[in-house]
Amino acid sequence: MSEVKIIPTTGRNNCGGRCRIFAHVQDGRIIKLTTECGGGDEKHPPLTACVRGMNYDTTFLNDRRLLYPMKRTGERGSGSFERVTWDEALDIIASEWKRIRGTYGPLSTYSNYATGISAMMSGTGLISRLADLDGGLLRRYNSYSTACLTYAAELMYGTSQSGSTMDTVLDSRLIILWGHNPQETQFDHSMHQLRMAKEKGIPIVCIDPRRSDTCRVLQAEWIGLRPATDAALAAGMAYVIMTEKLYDEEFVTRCCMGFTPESLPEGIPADQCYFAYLSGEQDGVPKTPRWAEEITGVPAETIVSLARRYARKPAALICGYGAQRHANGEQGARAQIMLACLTGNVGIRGGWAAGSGYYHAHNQPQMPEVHLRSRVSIPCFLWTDAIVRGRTMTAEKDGVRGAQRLNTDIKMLFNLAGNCLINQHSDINRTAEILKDTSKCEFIVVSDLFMTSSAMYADILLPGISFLEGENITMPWERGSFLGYNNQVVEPLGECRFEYDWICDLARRLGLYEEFAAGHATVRDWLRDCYEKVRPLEPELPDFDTFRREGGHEYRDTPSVIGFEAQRRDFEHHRFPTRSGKVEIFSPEIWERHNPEKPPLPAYVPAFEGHEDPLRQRYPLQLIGWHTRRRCHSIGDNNPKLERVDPQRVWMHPEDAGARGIGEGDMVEVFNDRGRTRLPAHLSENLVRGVAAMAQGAWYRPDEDGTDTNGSINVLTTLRPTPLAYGNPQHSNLVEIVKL
Ligand SMILES: Nc1nc2c(c(=O)[nH]1)N[C@H]1C(S)=C(S)[C@@H](COP(=O)(O)OP(=O)(O)OC[C@H]3O[C@@H](n4cnc5c(=O)[nH]c(N)nc54)[C@H](O)[C@@H]3O)O[C@H]1N2
Ligand SMILES: Nc1nc2c(c(=O)[nH]1)N[C@H]1C(S)=C(S)[C@@H](COP(=O)(O)OP(=O)(O)OC[C@H]3O[C@@H](n4cnc5c(=O)[nH]c(N)nc54)[C@H](O)[C@@H]3O)O[C@H]1N2
Ligand SMILES: [Mo]
Repeated sequence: MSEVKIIPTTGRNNCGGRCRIFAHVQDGRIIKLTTECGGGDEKHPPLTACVRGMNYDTTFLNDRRLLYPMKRTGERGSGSFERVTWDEALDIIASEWKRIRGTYGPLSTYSNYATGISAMMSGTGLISRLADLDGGLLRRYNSYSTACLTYAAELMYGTSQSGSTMDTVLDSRLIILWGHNPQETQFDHSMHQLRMAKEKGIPIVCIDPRRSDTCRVLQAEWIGLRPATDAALAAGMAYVIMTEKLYDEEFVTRCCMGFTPESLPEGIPADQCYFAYLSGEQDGVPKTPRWAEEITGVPAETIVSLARRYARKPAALICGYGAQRHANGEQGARAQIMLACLTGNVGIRGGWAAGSGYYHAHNQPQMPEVHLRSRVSIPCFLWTDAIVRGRTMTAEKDGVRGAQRLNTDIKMLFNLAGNCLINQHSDINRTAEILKDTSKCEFIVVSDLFMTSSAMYADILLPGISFLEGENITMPWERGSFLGYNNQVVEPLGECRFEYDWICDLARRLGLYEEFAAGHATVRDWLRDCYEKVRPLEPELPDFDTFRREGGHEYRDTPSVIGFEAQRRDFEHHRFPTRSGKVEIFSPEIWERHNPEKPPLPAYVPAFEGHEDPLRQRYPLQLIGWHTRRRCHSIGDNNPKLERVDPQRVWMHPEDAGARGIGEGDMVEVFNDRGRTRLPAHLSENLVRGVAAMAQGAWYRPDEDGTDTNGSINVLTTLRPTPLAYGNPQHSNLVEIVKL
């Protein structure tokens, strides 16, 4: 036996924590994985891998892997394929590329949202680069992660960069985690600072329909509310803060537009300000804590107490993304920002501006942009619409950008390292029906590691390599202070290839190779080149070979940053990047649309498929999803070792279960008009009554009748987008549950 080599590397799935992995390799095989443990300070959490990271070898290197290219033989979606050579597969792709783009134009090509490779070089980025060199493709904006939150931050602050560094929460007097569960979702290892805050005695509150792992681990106060009622809870709090004059008058009147009548733009009636909304002057309904209790289910006394505590500065209201992945997600997200502004917790140490909370501590290497001939894009959630009715989609109705309307439907689709073709998109049954029709989207290319439900819908299915089989550069998510190098640990399995390699071969067939590769012979050449471009901006970074050998770099010198500090300190010289220069609590842009579903204020609007939807008579339970520690989206669902960590179950409140004769562990069916799924029930008081919860990401596994048998939540979710951001409302689902 040869000696054991230890190779440092980092994962590259999209789970909010790129962690340090040390692969112990002997004779070309991994014998164990270890990680970075201990250490760190308030600015630098150790990049410790969680249970998924420690199981990367069994998740990725196993006998379930796709090993060679395949071509569809049966009906699309049937899963019948035959083996072909790489040359045959690429010849077919090249000829379809020419035919479809020749017939329908470049905007008939689309590269689907896919986060399986969240690193500098990804298949989805690279195929877009190739299409851009050949006249373009239909682009996308938004994400499945933060469509509504980003929308709200950009609308109100003029930027999504509303974040501060996590060390600042150690100066807070109260931390509110609103729809935020970093114990499971990581968010750049921010539990590190939250644990320090807890040890310091800073009170922490979790606002969530579920008592999450985060709430439990931090022994935080749980405020359980009905899903999608966040804007009502915020209004109830704001009412207390307004009437008790606890608000920050200076900030509210000088830096914000629309709390008070005086701060409204010219020509807008006085009763359109947020205070008039709260007092009831606008619609006759004062937004008292009692009013909020009716809607949210949170006792009025709790709302009053939380409002008073939050107004005592500095307090940090930190948003996860759970509260905004809802049918009225924009309103909840806007209302959170409203609260931060009302209390003047923006731009001060220990406060937090709410919103998307993005803050990039350091420059990140990236592939150079191709000169774009076309910038037409759609919201990423609307790709199924763009297949069915692309030519009817407009800027006004569907959020098309870069053109008034689309001139073609999507006809060719690349889905590279993603499972949003089926599993992670909404309404699986309807989506499958759309994809089965080969006269609509004529050609689909998928690359993946496994025969996922998305892979089943490929015309050409290509075997990718996992991060253990290739190289890349990985970056932190939002606020992390490091850059990772994804070193190769083992040889690629079977005939598996990195997307870059076969896209080069495709480029050769299209006569575009020279431009595509731009003088780079290998992946590592690209990584080195792009890394070197960042080094002058980041003096701390070592030379490329050291960076690679070390498996990345953890910055020592990280500034402590407070979002919007300059605006707060010196508003005269530092305006917010909005049109008015102020925080736009009232949005003139939305006002002009005169649509009651789209209010100009962060007002509460009942969600479709929410508590107040009449559909609740038939489907009385509000089903939400969450991101479980056991998977990264759908990744890891097929690893039996991880299944034990958090078996797929639907959480129910004991009273809701009792009323249906359901006991712990009973098999149940969860259904609505869109689909059905079977899984065991889990009874828990850690859930608000009238709510059910099922972790998102379980693999869709239908039986012969089309009923899912694996608790895959997207058979129940809707394709209807949220009204303003055109985001995915995947946590807003009305369902019924019966015992089997
Ligand atoms: N383990 C793991 N970590 C991940 C991922 C993963 O798949 N697995 N995915 C990563 C990615 S890409 C993303 S975008 C993030 C997702 O991060 P988030 O979107 O923040 O995660 P969720 O679990 O969907 O939601 C967070 C919490 O919001 C709660 N919630 C649901 N509905 C409501 C509501 O109406 N109001 C309130 N106040 N709370 C609500 C949920 O119960 C949950 O506890 O996680 C990242 N991290
Ligand atoms: N109902 C519901 N649906 C949701 C969400 C929700 O909260 N609720 N969350 C949404 C969010 S926030 C997101 S970001 C999306 C995520 O949507 P996706 O990005 O589609 O999610 P994944 O399941 O991570 O898909 C990654 C795929 O890439 C493959 N893969 C992994 N590593 C590699 C690799 O190195 N090479 C190749 N070629 N393939 C690889 C995996 O096998 C997997 O099939 O899901 C969204 N869907
Ligand atoms: Mo996401």
